[in-house]
This record gives sequence, structure tokens and C-alpha cells, in this order.
Amino acid sequence: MATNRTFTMLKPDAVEKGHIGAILEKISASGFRIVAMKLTRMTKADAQTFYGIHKERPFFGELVEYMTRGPIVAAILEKDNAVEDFRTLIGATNPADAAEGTIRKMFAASLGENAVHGSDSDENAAIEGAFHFSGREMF
Ligand code: IDP
Ligand code: MG
Repeated sequence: MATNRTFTMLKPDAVEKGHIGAILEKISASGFRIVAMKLTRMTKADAQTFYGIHKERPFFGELVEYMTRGPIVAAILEKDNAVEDFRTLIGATNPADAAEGTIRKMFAASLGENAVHGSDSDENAAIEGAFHFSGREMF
């Protein structure tokens, strides 16, 4: 069932570089409503669980180090067709392949440090949102 919600993280590199405001502006201008949002930091165990699907990949250790090295902005976003439209807005995983005007094209440094996360399915959006937020933090 389509829920019209997706989950995002502004990753440590985006926060370190002071891009929170610019990225949120782009998200709002693209028609997403903020359902939940916070500045938080993942522990190693959090990142290993969140990215568990990638645990056999060669970059897993690097990914966990990166995602835990500083605070992130976690948020749940709402819009018609939220998951797919947000993936379009952020662009390809590797910013070198991302379309002009996408968040990763504008703000990401590399394949590893790519500024922003976006859920890849309605099911994962619900799982990832619930990982970071309780029901009373969603509006
Ligand atoms: P996605 O974030 O576009 O869905 P995934 O393939 O799910 O991309 O990978 C999750 C995250 O892992 C990426 O956003 C990126 O930060 C990191 N990552 C993916 N592939 C590589 C790689 O080959 N080297 C280093 N990091 C990677
Ligand atoms: Mg993914």
C-alpha cells in the first residue's frame, strides 16, 4: 500500500559543510511536507542495523564509520508518490551520475559521501522512519 511518506537523512558530510538549510529549502520547494525531524547521531550499532542489508558489501565498514562520525538530520517527509519523487530529487547514488539540479549533484562529494539518504520503497520508508521516530514525534 502506498503511504506517500518517505524517510531521509542529511548525512554527516552535509551537516559538517553547513548544507542543512539549503537542502531543506530544496525539499520544501519540491512539495514535501515535514512529518518528523531531528538532529541526531547514530551509534555504530544503529548504523550497522540501519544499513544491515549492505553488511556483506566491501564498503560496509567505511559506510558505518561515515554515518556515525557526526550528527545527521533525520526526517519523515510526505507528498504524493513520496518515495519515488524523493529518489528523483536526490539523484543517483554516485553524484558523478546524478542529474543536474539534484541534491546529490549539488551537495555530494563522492559515491561514499553523498549528502543524503532516501528510502527505496514504501516498506523501507516505514521501517526507517520507525527506527528514528516514535509515533508521538510524527505530526
Ligand atoms: P542509495 O543510498 O542511493 O540507496 P545504496 O546502494 O543503498 O545507495 O548504498 C547505501 C549507501 O552506501 C550510499 O548512499 C553510499 O553512502 C554508500 N555506498 C554505496 N556504494 C558505495 C561504494 O561503492 N563505496 C562506498 N560507499 C558506498
Ligand atoms: Mg539504498
